[in-house]
Amino acid sequence: MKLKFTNATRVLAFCLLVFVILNGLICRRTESPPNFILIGPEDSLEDVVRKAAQVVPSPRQLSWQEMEFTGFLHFTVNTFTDREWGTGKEEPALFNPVELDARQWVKVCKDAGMKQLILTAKHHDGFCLWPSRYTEHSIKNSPWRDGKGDVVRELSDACREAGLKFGVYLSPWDRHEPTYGNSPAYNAFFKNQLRELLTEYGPISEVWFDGACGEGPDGRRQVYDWEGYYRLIRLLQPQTVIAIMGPDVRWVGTETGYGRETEWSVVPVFEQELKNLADDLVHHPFSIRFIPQGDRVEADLGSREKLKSATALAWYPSEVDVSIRPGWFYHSSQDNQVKTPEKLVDIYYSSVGRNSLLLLNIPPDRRGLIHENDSKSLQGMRAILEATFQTNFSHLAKTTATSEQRNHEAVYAVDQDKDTYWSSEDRAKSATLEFELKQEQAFNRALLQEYIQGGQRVEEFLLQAWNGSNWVTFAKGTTVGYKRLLRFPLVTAKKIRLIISKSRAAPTISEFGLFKSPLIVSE
Ligand code: FUL
Repeated sequence: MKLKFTNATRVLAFCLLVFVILNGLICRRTESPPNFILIGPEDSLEDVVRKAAQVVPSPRQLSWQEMEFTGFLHFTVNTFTDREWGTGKEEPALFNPVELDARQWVKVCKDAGMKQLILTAKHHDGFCLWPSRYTEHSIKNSPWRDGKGDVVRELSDACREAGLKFGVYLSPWDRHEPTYGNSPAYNAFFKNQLRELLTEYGPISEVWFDGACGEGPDGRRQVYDWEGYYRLIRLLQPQTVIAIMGPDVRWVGTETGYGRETEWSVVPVFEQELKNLADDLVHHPFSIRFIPQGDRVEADLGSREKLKSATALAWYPSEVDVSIRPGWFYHSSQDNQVKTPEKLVDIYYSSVGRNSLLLLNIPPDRRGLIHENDSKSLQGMRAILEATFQTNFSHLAKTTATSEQRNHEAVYAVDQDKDTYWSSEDRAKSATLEFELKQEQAFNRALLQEYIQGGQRVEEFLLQAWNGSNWVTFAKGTTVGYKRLLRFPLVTAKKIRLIISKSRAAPTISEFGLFKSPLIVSE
């Protein structure tokens, strides 16, 4: 039988075709690129390296990374018992910070340059800094504000008022809660606490899970329902970053404040960390299927050699947590052991300057205030950093590159806008950027940033200065990532070049800077 098409059916068919094409295009455009990629047995090393360069941060990971410097506040009954880990048997009556002023915490931390504060809403002792409905072990049974106070409320309000983000540390290990060790019952209790925090205090930008899993009563062992915790957080606040024992952000691996010289944000993920990935991939965000198993503490996490053995690769950036004092909690005996401004600056270069985020702990004291010594050190740190980074000598320098792409010309590396970037031509695996300053300058610090929305690519680079007859190397490094800061003795030059000698894909630079620190010693 011959089919007959009327004009009306032709128009209808045409409209349908246009709809299908447009729909396909729109869907493709709105799909965000993945923050993970699977590796198959057929992938060669070259394929794996190419894939690694295609992994990019999720939107929540990107805005987390852009904060750069954030604060941790360890505060609970330990502050009053002079301990680091409470037993869970402390009387709530101990907690009475009569001068507590969350606005003072926020002011001190904001003036230091922090963009977010994370509070220990519950540490291992189980005492809650908010009046949880699910336990009596909380501030509601303390004398503070006649049992009507709520530290989580006061701090989250103060953060919002000052434009800082607010996050919570909620210890899964709970030495007070009687259900701990009875896995299903405790998991339900823990989810109830998470639900309270995620529904009653406005946006929670980060949930910080420590992996500690101590023994429950009678030696019972608690099995945490990580997947259930992640699901609940994603359901209630999809923008929240789940850190450490979480799929969005990893612990750098030490509490010293010093990150790795070579820090890859793209790291291998192993089979046992992926729950039914293959059959569930389409329906569940990757981050729920990725359940990290333990800390990543090795020196080398993401080199080519390491990528080879992966089941998948994930964008899993590093967070450096360190305390301004020897302890995480306040102890008056440590009032004279507060890190100096110079030490804090050294930590800043070794964390923010090494492709990590700095989470600096400032423990409030028994009054409920940040101690004067801590705030003085923070002010000193801020002053040094401001004096260093106020003038970028390479801003709008005459810049040329061995190759560049349309709309990503070399000048975008020196425009002081990290959302624009220089990119070499597509196939390049090395490139050189040359900067000619307006006049000869003395500098001792350099800044490099990659456009990580396009992946982390640079593996090795050199910085050289023209001394009138030769190019002289004054600094070199491996990874760049979101931010790399370099310190070196004073260099005086007008012409400088950045040689990217090894890259996983066409290198990009979103910002390049040259600065002069007032500190002559290599702080
Ligand atoms: C650890 C805890 O045991 C410490 O007390 C502190 O809270 C630190 C940040 O995490 O795992």
